[in-house]
Amino acid sequence: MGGLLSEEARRDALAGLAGWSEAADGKALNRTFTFRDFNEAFGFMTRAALAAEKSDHHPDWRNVYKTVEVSLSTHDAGGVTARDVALAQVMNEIAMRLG
Ligand code: HBI
Repeated sequence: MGGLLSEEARRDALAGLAGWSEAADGKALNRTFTFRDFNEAFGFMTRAALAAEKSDHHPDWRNVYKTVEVSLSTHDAGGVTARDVALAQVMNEIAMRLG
């Protein structure tokens, strides 16, 4: 898949990604998901991990009890690419289904 997204392309992508914002340096997409409890948060992570592995594109994330802080960037490219937008969308869909 292609290279780094322009500032404009990132803005357009974020307009369709509920809950996501961009890091101050524009090099990552961030969202904190909040679930009902730890079990649901970990269920989200399990499903997202399988999707990430299938597409060979992996999140940076941190779980604290019922929250999961996610930061998406394409390490090989040094910033945000279409692969991050795609994974953000998949994570939103997984969270929606659990909610
Ligand atoms: N995940 N977020 C992210 N960024 C990468 O660059 C990346 C990855 N998962 C796997 C991966 N790269 C590998 O394909 C390469 O490092 C070989």
